Amino acid sequence: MISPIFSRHDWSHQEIQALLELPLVDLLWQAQQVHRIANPGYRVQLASLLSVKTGGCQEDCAYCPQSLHHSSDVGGRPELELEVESVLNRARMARDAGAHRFCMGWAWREIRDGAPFEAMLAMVRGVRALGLEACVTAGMLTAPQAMRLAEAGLTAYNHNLDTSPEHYDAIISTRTYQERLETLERVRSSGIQLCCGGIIGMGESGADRASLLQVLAGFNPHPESVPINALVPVEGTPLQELAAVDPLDLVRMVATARILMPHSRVRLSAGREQLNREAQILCLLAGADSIFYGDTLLTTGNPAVAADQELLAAAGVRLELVELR
Ligand code: SAM
Ligand code: DTB
Ligand code: SF4
Repeated sequence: MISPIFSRHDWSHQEIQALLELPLVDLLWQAQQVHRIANPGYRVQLASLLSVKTGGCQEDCAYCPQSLHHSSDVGGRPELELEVESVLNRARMARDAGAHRFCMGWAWREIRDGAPFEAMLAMVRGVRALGLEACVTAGMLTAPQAMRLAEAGLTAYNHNLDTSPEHYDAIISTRTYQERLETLERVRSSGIQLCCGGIIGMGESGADRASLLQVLAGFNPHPESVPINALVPVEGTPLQELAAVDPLDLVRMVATARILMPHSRVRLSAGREQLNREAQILCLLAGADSIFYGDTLLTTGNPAVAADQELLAAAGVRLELVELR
């Protein structure tokens, strides 16, 4: 069915900032209306995450515990880079626990050709064969690599803009905003869906949040998936001392993303452990229609599966279900 909600790509900074600053009840009312009209039969997608290659990353992203540049220690995990069967076992377990999408992360600056990339392709094929959506996040990639991932059946590639163009240099020094945009363009050209979002709570201003959303909403078509993360401050990273974001700021960010990108899946991502049950339900009401599901994200914690099942039941939401063939 064609939805009567029209997607715009020309939102002005002022319009977006005005949405972010609306009285909360009015913002939620607008977001709810857009969400329910654009997405009839509203269902929440559970996505499970697995870190296939953990730590030792050459990039210097101030928030990230996996950067070589920080003293944060994320080692000590068995390396799964070439372990296709182990990864697929984890995907099967995630599916059996109720996940609809399986996301795999590599702490790489960029994908390189060779055995680990061939294993990544086999993992993607295997995850798809289980009936799950497959998402990969592994840094920058070339056009031929994007084509090979598309041929393997990859549903989506995650590559975040993380913050506004203006605040970016305060957070990441080893890769430019333009390089991120170029990676996103290559993903899009290969026909793979875009998963692209950002993080709040990294010392950015309200204007920065509006600016990030403006870049995201400017994509035509909009990214199919928009993760909204709250910073998880990890000891040993330069952002370790930052105060936790106000949960209502996360609600505002989700609601505004929903209004700007009506048909995208807006994912309530990192930082849920800092939210109580009611704040998470407010995020769902604001238009979030996916959460990460499973006891860990990549290296940090996530609410326990049992707690999430209780949360989803309390909220009364319906879930996306895997069709078993
Ligand atoms: N290396 C790849 C890349 O950067 O594209 C993939 C992995 S990276 C960990 C994926 C995303 O996780 C980052 O872009 C960032 O948005 C998010 N992330 C990482 N550390 C985080 C933290 N401490 N709090 C919130 N989000 C975080
Ligand atoms: C995204 O935007 N959030 C997820 C997923 N994409 C890959 C990752 C969050 C990572 C949080 C920090 C960690 O667990 O290492
Ligand atoms: Fe590396 Fe990705 Fe972490 Fe940046 S966010 S340090 S690219 S793993």
